[in-house]
Amino acid sequence: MHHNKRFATRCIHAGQSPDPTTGAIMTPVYQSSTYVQESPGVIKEDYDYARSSNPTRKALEANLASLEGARHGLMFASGLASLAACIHLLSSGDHVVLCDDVYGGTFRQLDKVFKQFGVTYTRADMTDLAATEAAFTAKTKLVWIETPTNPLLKIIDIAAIAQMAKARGALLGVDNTFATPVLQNPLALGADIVSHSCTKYIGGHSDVIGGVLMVNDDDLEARLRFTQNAVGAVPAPWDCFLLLRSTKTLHVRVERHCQNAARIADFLAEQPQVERVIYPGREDHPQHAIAAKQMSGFGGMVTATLKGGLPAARAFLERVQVFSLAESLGGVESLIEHPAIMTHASIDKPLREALGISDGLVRFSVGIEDGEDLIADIAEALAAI
Ligand code: P1T
Repeated sequence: MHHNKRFATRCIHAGQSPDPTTGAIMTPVYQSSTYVQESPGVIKEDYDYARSSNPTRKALEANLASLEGARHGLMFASGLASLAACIHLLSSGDHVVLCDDVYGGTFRQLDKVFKQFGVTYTRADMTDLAATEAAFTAKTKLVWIETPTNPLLKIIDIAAIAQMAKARGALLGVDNTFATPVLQNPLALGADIVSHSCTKYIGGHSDVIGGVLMVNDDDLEARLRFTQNAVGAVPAPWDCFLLLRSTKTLHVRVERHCQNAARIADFLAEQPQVERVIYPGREDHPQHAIAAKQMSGFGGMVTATLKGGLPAARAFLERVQVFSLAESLGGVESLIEHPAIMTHASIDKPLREALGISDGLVRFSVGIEDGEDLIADIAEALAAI
């Protein structure tokens, strides 16, 4: 329903119609593990068992697919479960090209879990197209990217990588978590799969863990749907309800995240304690032009390197009060973290340092509080260094 409407309308209405039994405007939480059959195999729609299908989950899948401009959406229990479902498309001996700067848990899944099953990977700096091309092998079946990347906010040219993957017969998966469906729609740029950690902006209130995959191709949908059921990493109906509630405000929240983040990035750039600010919306960002081309806004994440390494970062992170020191991102409340010790600790130090995840690096997930309060908080904490 409402798939032909504009984005804000789809946030609120897509995938949802009044409950057929009562007319309830909100899709109910169908907290039921199974469905009664009239006769063996005679079921209503596709409802036989709730790992396979659940009406609350189905409404959410349709809602998210609509926001991403996709034909199909598939919910998973976490962002990492979504990734695993994509890797399950591969067989032993297959190869993945992975962008070099990704969430630590994404790297860990390929490096520690799927490597054991014979799926290999090569990391590449995908802001360098020649280096990316060189990472392909005859066995490459999947290219996996984040853009903006976590935590260095590099911007990867989705259309260019999509062309490259297609020419090599590989699928392109884009983790669109940082951009959200509000700011960037990778399927329209040639990607085959879009993935989100719904734990972040889609949920937006730091109270749910979830993941989603979105695809256009019917055959790909069927293979992922098989894995969703056969491997079984599905979300609970209550979590689907909360996410369905969250997407109603996604467009409004993301707009404010972007406004606050842009202000904070500009403020940080002027502070003497700050060595470098990374924000895709700033003209000094190395891939600003690509960001401007493929995104309609620059997001709520800001990364900065403080002068003085770990002692400076620690002093700063211990002092902030409106920002909370915590892993994760994308909630209405501002969070701040230290990638080297927290979210990216599963990457060995030499590799982290080579990437630029130094001990002075801090990552801001800018919330939707009053921007003045956020800037005052940062200014006070910087003064403690
Ligand atoms: O936590 P989970 O829902 O499983 O999502 C994993 C994940 C996937 N992709 C990206 C880009 C992510 O940032 C994450 C999770 N990231 C954090 C917890 C973090 O603080 O960076």
